[in-house]
Amino acid sequence: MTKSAFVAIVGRPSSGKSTLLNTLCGAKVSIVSPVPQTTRNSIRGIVTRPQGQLIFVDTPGFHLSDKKFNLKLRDIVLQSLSEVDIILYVLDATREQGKEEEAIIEILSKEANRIVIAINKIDHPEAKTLSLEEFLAPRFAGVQRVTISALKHTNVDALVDVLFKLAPEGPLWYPEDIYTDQEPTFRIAEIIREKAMLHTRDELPHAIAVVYRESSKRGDGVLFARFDVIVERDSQKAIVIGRKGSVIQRIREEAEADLKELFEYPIKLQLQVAVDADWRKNDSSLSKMIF
Ligand SMILES: Nc1nc2c(ncn2[C@@H]2O[C@H](COP(=O)(O)OP(=O)(O)OP(=O)(O)O)[C@@H](O)[C@H]2O)c(=O)[nH]1
Ligand SMILES: [Mg+2]
Repeated sequence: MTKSAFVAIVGRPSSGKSTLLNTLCGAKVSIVSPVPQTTRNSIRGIVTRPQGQLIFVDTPGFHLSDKKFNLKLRDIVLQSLSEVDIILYVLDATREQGKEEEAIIEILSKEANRIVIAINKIDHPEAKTLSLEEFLAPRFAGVQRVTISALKHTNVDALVDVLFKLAPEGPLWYPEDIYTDQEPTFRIAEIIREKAMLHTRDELPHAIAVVYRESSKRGDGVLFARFDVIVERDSQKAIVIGRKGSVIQRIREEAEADLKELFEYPIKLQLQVAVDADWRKNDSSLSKMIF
């Protein structure tokens, strides 16, 4: 009999949840950037091993803020917790624990029997692994902790073994060769957003959203796909386009290079930069981008 479990990956923004999911799955399933609040949806990645199957659900970073956008992201985290067998709580060993960590711990304190803790970024010279262990020990007595580097793949297999020990018996929910169930258009939009976030600074990465418009497959198998890169102001539009279109061109080229690795057919992107003022405060715009 195989084992199978749904596992929510939760933790503060930038703790390395999406990096961990990608390392687990061996491919870019969820986008990653140095900017907090990169992930905006719950994103599934599937790991199949001889023991069975773990279906990971990457979630947005848990962030304390009353803005509509952040509340929506927090709802996604809480919803995910209610839908899984196991909670994988990821902490960043390089950061001080603050109010946000305490708020997550308060939510998780009722879930001790289905939590596994991953202390991440132990490769980093500023990692304070021991003091984080001391912080966690009294708060999560009896909960298994694994120190990892999601980036360098350290101890990730040990973490998978711990999760399988906790997993109930169950069937393989997905075919063995499937590592994500995301719609191709969503996945492409996310990769474009990752590149756009990496090429902009300050507050701009947070103002960016990417929306699918249309696509068609040519006779020779090439997929032409059109997306809008949404920003909130005209001034931001000018930055994302760049001098003579240089920035948007780089975003497109880097996204196409990643897509080459991920899809079996060639993909050609057409990107247009559009302004949707305050999309983060607007219910109908938000619901197109976060679900
Ligand atoms: N040194 C080091 N950096 C890491 C590690 N894991 C993640 N990072 C870096 O931490 C930053 C944030 O990583 P993400 O995977 O996007 O973090 P996240 O928790 O998904 O962030 P949100 O989606 O914003 O909540 C990126 O710059 C990663 O390269 C690690 O094990 N070691
Ligand atoms: Mg993420």
